[in-house]
This record gives sequence, C-alpha cells and structure tokens, in this order.
Amino acid sequence: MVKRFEARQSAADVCVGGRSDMSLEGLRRTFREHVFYTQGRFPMGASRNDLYMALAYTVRDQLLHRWIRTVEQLGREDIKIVSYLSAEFLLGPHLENNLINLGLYEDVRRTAEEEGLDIQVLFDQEEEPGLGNGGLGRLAACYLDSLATLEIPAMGYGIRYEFGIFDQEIRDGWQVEHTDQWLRLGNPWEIARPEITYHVNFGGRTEPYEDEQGRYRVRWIPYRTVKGVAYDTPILGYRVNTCNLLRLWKAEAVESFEFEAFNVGDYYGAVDQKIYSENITKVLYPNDEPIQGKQLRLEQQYFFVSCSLQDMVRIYKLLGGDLSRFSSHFAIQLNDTHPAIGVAELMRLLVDENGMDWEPAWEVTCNTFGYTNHTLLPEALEKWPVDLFAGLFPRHMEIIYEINRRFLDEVRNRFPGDEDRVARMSLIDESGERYVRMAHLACVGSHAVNGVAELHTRLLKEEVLRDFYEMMPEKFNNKTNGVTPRRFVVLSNPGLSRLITGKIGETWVSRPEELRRLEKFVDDPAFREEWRRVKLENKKNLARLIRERTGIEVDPSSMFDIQVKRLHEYKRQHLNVLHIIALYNRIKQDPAYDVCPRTFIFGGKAAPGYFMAKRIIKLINSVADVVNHDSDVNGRLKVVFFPDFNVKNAKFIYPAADLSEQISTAGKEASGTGNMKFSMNGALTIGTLDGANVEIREEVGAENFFLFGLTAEDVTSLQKNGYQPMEYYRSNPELQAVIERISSGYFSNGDQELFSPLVDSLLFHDTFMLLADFGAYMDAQRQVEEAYRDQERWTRMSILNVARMGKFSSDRAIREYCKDIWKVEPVPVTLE
Ligand code: 6GP
Repeated sequence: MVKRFEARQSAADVCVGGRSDMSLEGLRRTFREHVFYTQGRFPMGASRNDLYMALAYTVRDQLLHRWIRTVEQLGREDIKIVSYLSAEFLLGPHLENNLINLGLYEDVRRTAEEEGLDIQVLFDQEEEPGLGNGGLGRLAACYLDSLATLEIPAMGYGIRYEFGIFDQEIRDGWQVEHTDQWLRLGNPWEIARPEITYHVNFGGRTEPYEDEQGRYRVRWIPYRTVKGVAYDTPILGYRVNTCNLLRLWKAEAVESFEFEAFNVGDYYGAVDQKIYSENITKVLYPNDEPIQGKQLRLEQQYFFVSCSLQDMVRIYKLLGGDLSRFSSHFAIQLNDTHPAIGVAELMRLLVDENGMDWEPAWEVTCNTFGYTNHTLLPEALEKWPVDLFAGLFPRHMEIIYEINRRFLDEVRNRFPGDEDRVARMSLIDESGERYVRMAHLACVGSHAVNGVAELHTRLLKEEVLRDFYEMMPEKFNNKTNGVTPRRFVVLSNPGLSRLITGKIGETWVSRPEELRRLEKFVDDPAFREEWRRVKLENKKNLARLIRERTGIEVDPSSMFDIQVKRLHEYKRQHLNVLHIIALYNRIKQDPAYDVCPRTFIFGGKAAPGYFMAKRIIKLINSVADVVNHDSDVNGRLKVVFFPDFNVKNAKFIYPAADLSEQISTAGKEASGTGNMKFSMNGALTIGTLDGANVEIREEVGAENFFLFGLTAEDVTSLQKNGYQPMEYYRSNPELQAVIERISSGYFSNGDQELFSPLVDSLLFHDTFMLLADFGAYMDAQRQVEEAYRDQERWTRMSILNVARMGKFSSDRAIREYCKDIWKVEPVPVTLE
C-alpha cells in the first residue's frame, strides 16, 4: 500500500528531485535499489555502511534535480556569482543536514524504521569531512549553508584533502593523533568530474617576448606541472530549490608515469613524480593559526587558487563574457590570506594568458576580490620568504613587484617624505630576511577588507592594518560572524526546536529575529519548566556519550560548564583549570564547603607541534584524575576531557551546556563562533570583552551575561607599562595556593617537572594575562554559581539568551556581505 506524505512542511517538499512518487513507498523503493544496484548487496548481506551509503544516495537523488537547475542558472551571463575561496571547509556530516533542508527528515526516519533500521545508527556511520581546523573552516561551511538558503548563486572553492584534521585520542592524558581516513569507505556526497581539470605550474623561469602587435609580454616556462581534478559536493539551502556547488580540487600527476623517465628505465624516478604531484592535496595542515614557511603549504594554496580562477575564467568565456567585465559576473571572497596569491594569479591570467593590458586587468582584479581577515595574532599573519616564493612562482613574484612598485608610488604621493610608512606598507618585508606579506597583497588587491566582529574590525583599523586604513578607509568594513541555526539548533537540538516551534511557529529557522517572540513567555512557569526539561534531556544524552567515550560518570543535574574549541594559550583553557583547582582547594580545606555541583567539560585539538597546548591537555586530564576520584569532593565536581571534538560530536555538546566559557585574553579572539552556538542553545556565557562576545552581551543584555576581565585597551596598556605577573601572584593567596598545587606535583604523582613549563610561563611571562584576570574570573564564577542556584532566574536568563541571538545567524552575515561587498541578489530557482 502506498502511503502519501502526510505533512508537507513547505512548498519545497513538493516534487523534490522531479519525482512524481513523493511517497514513503517511493523512498523505500529507491533505497532498496541503491542497496542492490549501487552497493551490490542483498538486504540481508548489507553492512551498516552499505545501508548508510544507500540512504545517502537516496537523499542525494533528491538533491540532484535542484542542483542541475541551479547550475543552469549559474550559466546565465547576467547573473553574478559569489566565489568563496577557502583553504578549509569544515562541513560536518551531510546526511542529517540534507534531510532537514529538504524537509524529509521525518519521512526518511519512518521509512528507515519500517525497514527495520535505526536512522541514528546510520547517521553515526557517516565520516565527517574534517577539511578544516576550527573557526575559519566552520565559518566557511556556515556561509555556504546561508548562501544557498538565501538563494544566492555561489560556488565554494577549496582543497579535497585526502586526510583532513587528525582524529584525537587521549592516551594516558596526552593527545595522540591518528590520520583521518575519511574517504576510506567512499564518499557518496561528491561527484568526481574527471573532465574538469586544469594544469597548475610550479618553478622554472620567465622569458620576455613580443606578441603579434609588437607588445612586450612575458611567458612563464615552468619546471613542473600538476593536474587539478574537480570534485563537486552539492550544498542545498533550507527549504529552497537552490543547491550550490562546493568544488574541491585534487592534485594528480599530469601523466600517471613520466614516460621519458620510464623509457630510460628509471621506473622509480617516474613514480616519484606521480607521488610528488599527488602530495599536494594529501593532508590538511593541522595548525589552527600560524603556519610559517612550509613549501608544501604554499603549493597547496597556489594549487587550489589557480584551479579555481582558471575554472571561473573558463566558465565566463564559455558564456561569451568579455574579461574586462569579469567582476560583474564573479565576486571572489578571500577567506583570510590563504588564497591571497589569487590577486597575482588573476593578473597573470588576464595579462599573460589573455593579452589584457596591466591597468584594465588591475581594475578588474581589485573589483573582483574582497578580503576577510580572521586573526589579530601577529605571528599568524602569513608571510613567505621571497626566495621560496620566487623559486616556486617566478612570474607571480614579478607581478607582485610590479603591483608593489605602483602601489608604493601612490603611498609616496599621498604621504610625501614618509619613508617609514612606505617600508611598513610595502608588500615586501625588508626589515631582515625578505618576505612577501600576504595580508598586504590582499588589502591592495581587494576593493573591500573586513574583520569578523566590531571589536576585531576596530583593532584592524587601529593596529594591524592601520596604515592601510589611513590610506583607504573606504575599503574597510565590519561583518560580524554568524552561524547557521539549521545545523546548530534544528539538527543539534531537536527538543528545543520543537519547544520553540510549538510556541512561535517554525519561521524562526530562516528568520531567527522572530525568536524575540519567545520573550513574552519568559514569565510563564510551565514554559520555563519545559525549557529545563529539554536541557536536562540534552545533558543526559551528553552524559551517556561521556560515559561511552571516557568511562566517566557525570551527574546531569550538576551545572554543565563547557569549553570546547581549539587548544591555544590565548583561549586560556588553563584559566578555567585554575578556577577548578581553586574550588578543589576550598573543598580540601573544608570538606563541608558548599560548592555548587559542576561538571567541567573540555574538548578541542592541539596543533601536533604546539608544546604548551599539549601540556594543557595533559594538565586538564591530570586534574580530572585527582578531582574525580577524591572522596572529599564526593562527586560534586567532575572534570572531563571529551576526546576528538569535531562537528559530529559538537551536536551533542552545545545543546547540553549550562555555561559557555569564552574567556580569551581581550583583543586576541577575532570573533569566536562557538560563543554563538552555545548561547543559541540556551547556555549563559562567562566571558571577556573579546571578539563577538561584546556584541552577544549587547544583544542578550548585560544582566544575562557574566562579564569579567581586562579590556583590550587594558591589555595593551598593561603590556606597554611592563606587565609583572608576579605582582598578581604575590597579592593573591588563593592564586598562590592554586599554582602551588600544580608545581608541587600533586596532579602528576609527585613529578614537579611535568607542568613546570606551564607554571614558569605563567609566573614569568604570562603573555595572555591569566594572572591579571584570575581574581575577576573567580568573582564572575561566584556570580554564576549564585545565579545557577536560583533555577527560575537561570531559566529566565537562558530563554532571553535564545530569544535575542537572532543577529548571529549566518543568514544575517551573508545578507550583509551580499549587499555591501559582493553586490549580488537572490536568484530563486524553479524546478520546472
Ligand atoms: C578564527 C578566529 O580565531 C576566530 O576568532 C573566528 O571566529 C574564526 O576565525 C572565524 O572568523 N581564525 C582562524 O581560524 C584562522 O586560522 C587565520 O585565522
């Protein structure tokens, strides 16, 4: 018997994928066909992965029709396309997200159930594509979701790393890295396009020549060539027909074997070449922020940027477009400076390969690019040794010198006699060893430069890019980050989503400003009761997962105090640890001390070469070992390090949080996006005035946010006046006792060496000013405790956080980019 879909949630559910049989029966049939014809299994012999793959293909079928219709639209000459260039896209699992966006979640869940399958088990089977490190890569993924949802024609361009971010295991308290073999069991979400390939050159030399019109030209005679092959992943918007493309490039050898070498008998030499080429897209560099001087990393950057720009030029020419109008068809956004070499590459493509003159080519280039900066950390500003750069890209080096020559002329014109300024602004750092400054190249070659939170943009203008701001203030603008409420609320927190939708309808999912309508229920005791019930349910789910992954039992009725993010000294996970030890000390001093029961949960990866970050992980686990087993504590405090924090695990973590730790040193965190994910799920924030915390506090209200600590200005002036961490240490006995606990070896079986690098760094340098903020942090934590003890008050605050977080939807951010930077309009896609 054919069962029709009962509830059509929106017009978008109708006739998905061009099927006329939008029935449970149709879905079931397609699913069975994929088990049989795609996976080659009888249902009885199908493995869990076969079943997952078959379901993924069933869902992908539903995307394809929209995808083709969208791509047809992209092929219209009068349409402007956003190209988001990013070395990282941290997408997370596709299956559940696509079901939600299609409006098919319930139907597919039921179909699976009728087939005797638990859909959660199939979700669990999916390997997430971890093609990013953290904030920057995840932001790119949120933006792809919003671009499609807002019906903006867009392409994401990036790298198809064979190994994404490593899997983290915790062994004896230490991080151990394992390669991420995400493609091992196949990837049903990508479509290989072996016919879309480009050649990318490296090394060699350049040579001047005269073209037919007698004009001076330069050609590049490369040393070696690699082939880029396109792999496309569909990115569907929420309840719309727009299905954009994420095009990732894989490196291959131009020929499988270097035939010449092969023929003279050098078999291994020939294979070497192939291996060398394929190396380029082998592995994601696992550093969150600074990566300096690695040739392969620079090759990766150029490789994907060159493929992407060649692809855009090809598409544009196919449409009969005139390259002098390229910027009216493409708006290219540089996600940090990783793709900034694109400025020189587009110039090369226009001038060398397409015969354009320099001036018009430069105008096209500047009008095409926009640049987003994502970090204020000086050590994270990319620069490449000139020798390395010129060796790999001799032609680009010349182009950059020419850009620089013209640019510095302008600087001298504007600021006559100010040679210091000229040296500061040059694209080449000549203060010691010579470097190419990628942020300067990006600023000069773009028409728009933005930071990712108001404070961050202000600090860019005042400090990091001050000279550029003074010379071209019109380029600078702010675009505060946002996150997608589809993945981070609807998918992650179905309980809360149902509760909200029950009160205000479901339009909030695409218009989260409407969450404000929840405010009027804040005094409704029954609603508050429900709100707490949902949170408790989420905490129980996380508690189960914690038990499975770590063996630690935690109490869901305790306060879940969570800090998940990359491990970095500026993010100050160790400040959180100091607070835990302080509470522990109070209990040890007086076992009857009335501590508010708390579960401290940490998660996040450390860059494999980051010594201090890895020690902080060890410290957290060592403190956990002691605290969790101390009979005086008696279970009132628990400390957990949740291993392998990633997008898949995040789903269970954000919704379970009571308290969100956003405690970076002011002026260091460009924006933060985890702060938004927590608050949207009803966690309250304890935080500094850093990044987007400032704006979150403004939105949710100061009374619903636990603020503490130095401001960015305080940090700067303290530094200027010679910060002495020892002074704070000497004047605070509680702090002394905390440090003493660590350095005595109490958490390390008497080993006083283990944590001495951490302790010494705090006492004698304390670059991130933990000691200066310790007292204020303890006070704010005291206020948290008080508030939490009054559950009615806490719930009220939690509801108001959710109700007022609408601003931080990535839809709002993308609307701003579209209007102010890209000048693009929605293009609705129809299916017929
Ligand atoms: C990060 C910033 O550290 C974080 O504050 C921000 O929220 C995120 O970008 C998205 O804008 N930066 C990076 O991950 C990075 O690699 C070069 O910057």
